[in-house]
Amino acid sequence: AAPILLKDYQPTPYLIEKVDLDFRLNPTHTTVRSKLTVRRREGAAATAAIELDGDDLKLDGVCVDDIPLAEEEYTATPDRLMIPAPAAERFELTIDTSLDPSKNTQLMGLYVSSGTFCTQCEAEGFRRITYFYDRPDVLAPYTTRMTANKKAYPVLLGNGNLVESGDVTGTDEHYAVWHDPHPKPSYLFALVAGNLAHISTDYTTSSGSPVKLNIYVEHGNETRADWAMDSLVRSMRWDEQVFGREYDLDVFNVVAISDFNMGAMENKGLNIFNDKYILADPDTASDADYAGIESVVAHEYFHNWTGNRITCRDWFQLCLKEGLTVFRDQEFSADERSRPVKRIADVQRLKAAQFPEDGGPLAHPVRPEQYKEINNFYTATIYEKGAELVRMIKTLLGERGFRKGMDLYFERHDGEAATIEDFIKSFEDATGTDLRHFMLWYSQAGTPTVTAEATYDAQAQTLTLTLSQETRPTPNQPQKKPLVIPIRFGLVAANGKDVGYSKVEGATVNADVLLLNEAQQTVVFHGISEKPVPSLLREFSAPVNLRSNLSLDDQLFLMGRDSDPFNRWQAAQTVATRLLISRSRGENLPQEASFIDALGEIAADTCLDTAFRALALQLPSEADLAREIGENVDPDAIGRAHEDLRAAIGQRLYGYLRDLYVELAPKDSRFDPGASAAGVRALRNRLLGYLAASGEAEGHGLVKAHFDSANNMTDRLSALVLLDHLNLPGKTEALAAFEARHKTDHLAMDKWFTVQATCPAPGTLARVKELTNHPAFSWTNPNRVRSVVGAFCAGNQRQFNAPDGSGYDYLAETTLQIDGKNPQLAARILNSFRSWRSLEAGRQEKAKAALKSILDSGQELSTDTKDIAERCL
Ligand code: B3K
Ligand code: ZN
Repeated sequence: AAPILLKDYQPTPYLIEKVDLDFRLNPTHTTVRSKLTVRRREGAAATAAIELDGDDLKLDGVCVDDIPLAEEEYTATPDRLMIPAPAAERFELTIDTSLDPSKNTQLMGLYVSSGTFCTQCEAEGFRRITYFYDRPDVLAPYTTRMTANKKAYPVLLGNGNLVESGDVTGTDEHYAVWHDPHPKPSYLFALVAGNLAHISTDYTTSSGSPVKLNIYVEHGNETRADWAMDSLVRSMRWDEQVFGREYDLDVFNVVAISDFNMGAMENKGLNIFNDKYILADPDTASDADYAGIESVVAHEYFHNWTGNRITCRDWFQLCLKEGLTVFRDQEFSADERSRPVKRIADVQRLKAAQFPEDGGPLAHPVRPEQYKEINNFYTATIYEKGAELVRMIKTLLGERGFRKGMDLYFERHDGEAATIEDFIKSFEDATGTDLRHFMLWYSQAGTPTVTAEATYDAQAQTLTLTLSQETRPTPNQPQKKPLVIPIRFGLVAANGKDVGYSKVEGATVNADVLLLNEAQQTVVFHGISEKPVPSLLREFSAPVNLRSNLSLDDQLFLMGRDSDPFNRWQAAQTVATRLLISRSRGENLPQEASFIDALGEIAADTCLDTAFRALALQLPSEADLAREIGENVDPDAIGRAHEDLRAAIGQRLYGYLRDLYVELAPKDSRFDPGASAAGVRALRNRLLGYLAASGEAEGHGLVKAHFDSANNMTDRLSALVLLDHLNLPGKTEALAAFEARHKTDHLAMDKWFTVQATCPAPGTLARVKELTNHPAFSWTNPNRVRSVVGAFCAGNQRQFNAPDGSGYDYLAETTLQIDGKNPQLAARILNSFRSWRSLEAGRQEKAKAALKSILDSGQELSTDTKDIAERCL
């Protein structure tokens, strides 16, 4: 199939002024009547056809102004409804379709999950419900009427406000009518019908409007929604305070669903969530889950303004809502928790998920120019790199300039479907800044490498920074241009303070931000009386790879003394990376001991946030190292180096870390999900990891004791990972105890699956296959598949990349098996092949063969899976 191109964008010849939907809900036979008020767009030809999208639809009838059309007056296929020349300029189009939601395994459109009707329409699911202009630039107010059996589906929810409800006399049915006055595109449509419990809170917006907040869950799960509600209230307040944005309906409903392809969906006034991002209690949710719930609840809520009130003109502009909304949720969590800790976590995620994408065959610009399957573009590049671009705009314009630009964007484009150009123009006009060069970040794919060389001249009292940038070719983009890169920096003196300078030549510097905007620049700082160590890219001010000529001793200095906590963490990572890569090549660097001692100092430094200490003590992951090495990668050598360094740290610091571990033990047994209590748990669990890795019998005993005495999921899970992955005494017993405790809770069992699927020891693939026969596993539930197959392929470097290719073959077979039922899920797990070209030759050959076997299987492939397989090859 030919790709869809950004440059081909055309508005529709007709507008839809009003949408009236009437659903008669039945699991196997649902009927939908859609009444559209259609008007020809000004300037469109009177002869223009109206051509609506469908997907797998069954048409039962079509009327214009209540008169049925004769067969020759339209053409209909499951994918399209076309009326060649509607006679009037404005008319009412009525379309009847019927569906079988129980057979909808793709989880797009209207489907049933654990007996509850729900919908997922983004990106192109609405066309699986009725024929429509299923594209984001066609906006209309919607009214939705639902009728269903009252006993089975007592709760009926739609977008907007409830306007009417009641029993259908003489039947066992009831109905509800919801009206959403805010014009929206079809991808934001939703309905839910089911037998659900809920919790409620009353909220008053800053200007005094009352809003009812409800979270719907399965009966019995009510108390597990409290944290999500708490997060929602805090998000609503934050958006008023930080962005001046208020909520705009009488009610805000959130529903947790157990079968869901992604995290959650921001449907207007009716957010639908994967229950993983709603349900939490200390026994089943880890601190990471609590933080994840807080950020996803906030993210979906923030979409109300960035995505819903202002939506995207077309799907090429996806980052307009996603990158911006990720930026907003990151800022929210940074304000609610520790800013540096949040920044480190976000950068870890960017580097783990986006950098490999940008450096491999699936690389694409933050605003792509073509796609075959839009579902494959809900990527880390659109989301996470998209958020980095917004962050850079803020860095370039400053806090006030950024807010002025955002205000102008909301003022200008409220109620519209906008583009990246509209967004950027708002910042330019609000602040008088020229952002033309910056726009290149949206169209040029790939991660730039910035190289920095510092030389100090004591005589001249100058520090010279020679900076250069380079971006490697990516698919369809052989030539790259220099970008504008904001580099936040400081020149750190021996006492840890930043030194001042009298003047600077060779680059624009605003406060502590230097602009690199050419391929090469030589920047000279004058009036510097002692040799400083440059701390570059503080707060990770641009999504680049930084290479510098700083020595390991300089990095160790920054690790201990930099005033920017992000760069202290980064320096520790840089040192650890060098040590680990050397070890993977069989050599030990002499700085290892100083590094380990520096880790020990950070571990005990009570001036630092505990969560920060936990992060600083974390070694770069095996995947991080593979990315740093970049070519001819041998995951086994990396895995061994990692194990060895962890053991060396555990041995050198054993007594010290053990005392600290004991000292940090909780004083009382009450569980507090807040950031500071979570920080203590994170640090303690990190220390336990080193005690376990030390090989000391006492350390091993502590792990089992930690597991047995845990009163929360974070501690229980951390210990279980160590027991299983290091094959420690008590492992089998602990796995069985965890299973017995949590066997009826799917979300907790997902963790049990993932622990085992990510075990680096040989034999894990056989275990993965066994786990898929476990009673708690299901091939049709995306969370289950991701927790076993996804975890193995994306989270088990050594065994997925087993040199015999067995991991690759397993992924190929599994993809084919899932593809027939749920293409989005299949294509998503297939992404684990994206870095195959950086492996050593033997593994490359095996991975390539497995990828080919998908295309050559003879099975009819979805556009999703075919697109990923073809692009990977
Ligand atoms: N906007 C949705 C993602 C929809 C994905 C469709 N394949 C969730 C989010 O980003 O908030
Ligand atoms: Zn989003």
